[in-house]
Amino acid sequence: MASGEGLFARLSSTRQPLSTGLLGIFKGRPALDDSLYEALEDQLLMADLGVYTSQSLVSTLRQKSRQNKYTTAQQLLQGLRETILETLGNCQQNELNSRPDRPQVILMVGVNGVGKTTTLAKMANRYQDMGSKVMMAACDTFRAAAIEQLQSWGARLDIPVVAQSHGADAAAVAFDAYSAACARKVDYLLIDSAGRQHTDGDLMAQLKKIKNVLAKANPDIPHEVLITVDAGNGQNVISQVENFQKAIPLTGLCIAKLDGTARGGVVVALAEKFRLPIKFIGVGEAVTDLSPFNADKFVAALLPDLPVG
Ligand SMILES: Nc1nc2c(ncn2[C@@H]2O[C@H](COP(=O)(O)OP(=O)(O)O)[C@@H](O)[C@H]2O)c(=O)[nH]1
Ligand SMILES: [Mg+2]
Repeated sequence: MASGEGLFARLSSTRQPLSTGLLGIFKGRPALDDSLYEALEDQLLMADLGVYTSQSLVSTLRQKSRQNKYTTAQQLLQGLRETILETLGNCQQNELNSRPDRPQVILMVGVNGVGKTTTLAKMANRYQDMGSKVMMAACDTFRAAAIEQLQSWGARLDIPVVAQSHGADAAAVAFDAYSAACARKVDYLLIDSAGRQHTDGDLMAQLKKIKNVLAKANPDIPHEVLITVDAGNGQNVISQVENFQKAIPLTGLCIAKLDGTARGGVVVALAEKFRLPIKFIGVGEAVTDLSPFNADKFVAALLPDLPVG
């Protein structure tokens, strides 16, 4: 699923209500007046762009409209697309493989159930398909099922998984995996982690420990700490990112489950708030349902051409 058309289809649950809403407000109001901007802000809020981002987009749009003397809904819509694109463009980045040192070590974090393990397996598959040697590490040792889940992905994708038993020290598993990845000259070591411990404090302490133990082996690793969020969680993802960011510096975002949610606008809110690179988006459960984030394609899928004046 790398094509723009695929993304367009998968984003339909977010796009359709937004398109219908926008059509409705433009139909009833031929003039670009205050009430139209207010109605526009409401539509953005409903697509889960959040209060702050919706307000700031609409206020930028009002300025642009004054400067460029927009007179038609079509111009306003184009202005909205451009404004969103400016926000998202800051977060588009090349993929991870620009650095020369091997293995590249990527730690995946995030709350339980958001799609961490699936996203990690999709990434592993992607890098393997591109010709790289890949390994995964099962550091969600809190749940036995989590270890088995990663092992079963490994078996399906023919990718080695370093694991210990349920309850093992996650940092020790990460350290072992790094040693094995070095010995086997692996290109990418992808480390899964737990989304739940007995308390949130325990979880954050464990992530810090993983990072510290890895840094003892090599101060440059992990090269990336990515947080996966579930787009269906809407505005809650903002506080999730904030909480993890306090414990461990994040280098990028993966936004899973953009298919089947009306809340895809949260991508814009995340971009505006954190300005972190959005590395990947997940648009389905299959291993190929992963795309590098492309701001142009995303905006085209979110705000299509509409039959407005
Ligand atoms: N529809 C859809 N489901 C996803 C996506 N990513 C993950 N999932 C599903 O979300 C559920 C939880 O995923 P998992 O990777 O186990 O989450 P984790 O607890 O964060 O590791 C699984 O049923 C996945 O198949 C996605 O992009 N789209
Ligand atoms: Mg998991």
